[in-house]
Amino acid sequence: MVTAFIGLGANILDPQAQLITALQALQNLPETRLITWSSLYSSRPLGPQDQPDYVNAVAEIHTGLSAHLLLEQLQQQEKHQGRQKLRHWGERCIDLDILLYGDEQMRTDDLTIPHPGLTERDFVLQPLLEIAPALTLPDGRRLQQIVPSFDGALTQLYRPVIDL
Ligand code: A4P
Ligand code: MG
Repeated sequence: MVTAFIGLGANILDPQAQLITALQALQNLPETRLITWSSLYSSRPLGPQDQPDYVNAVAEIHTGLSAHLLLEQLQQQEKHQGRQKLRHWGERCIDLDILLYGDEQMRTDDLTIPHPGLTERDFVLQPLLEIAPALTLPDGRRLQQIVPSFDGALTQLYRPVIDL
């Protein structure tokens, strides 16, 4: 089993409910267990400003899936929740990104791990720090030492109840 961290984001069609649905779905992926999850955070949009604020969270899973199979499962779940491709960095009802997959570092056509936004975005770093404050990145940097370049005025909302 590999420890992986998933970033969740949504800003349309009841974003809080979308994130809770997706967290529940992580627990139901094949060969996968949901270990823990952060609070939901409200955040100003990165990218086009003419879109609603986002709700973001991070989850820790243990999985027997390869990184590519995990990506495939996450994309299926996005589709299942009605995700449509609108515009780059634009509004979405669910976005599921692989932030970290063990200590793996990879760059292929469809998968970059660690996720390039991880160290740049406070809406990823803060929830990650909430659930894994002692985390060290594959390049040896400690999460606590990283200062994000994008500060989306985060507000911590609440930690949802998920049935395991
Ligand atoms: N892909 C590559 N690496 C990964 C990975 N580690 N995890 C590829 C997941 N996917 C990965 O994704 C496009 C492609 O990225 C996938 O087909 C996959 O093969 P997408 O989600 O369809 O992308 P997109 O919207 O066109 O672009 P991008 O760059 O993925 O968007 P982001 O970076 O996810 O940003 N503001 C706030 N406050 N909170 C947010 O959550 N999110 C976005 C979207 C913009 N602004 C935001 C937020
Ligand atoms: Mg994505």
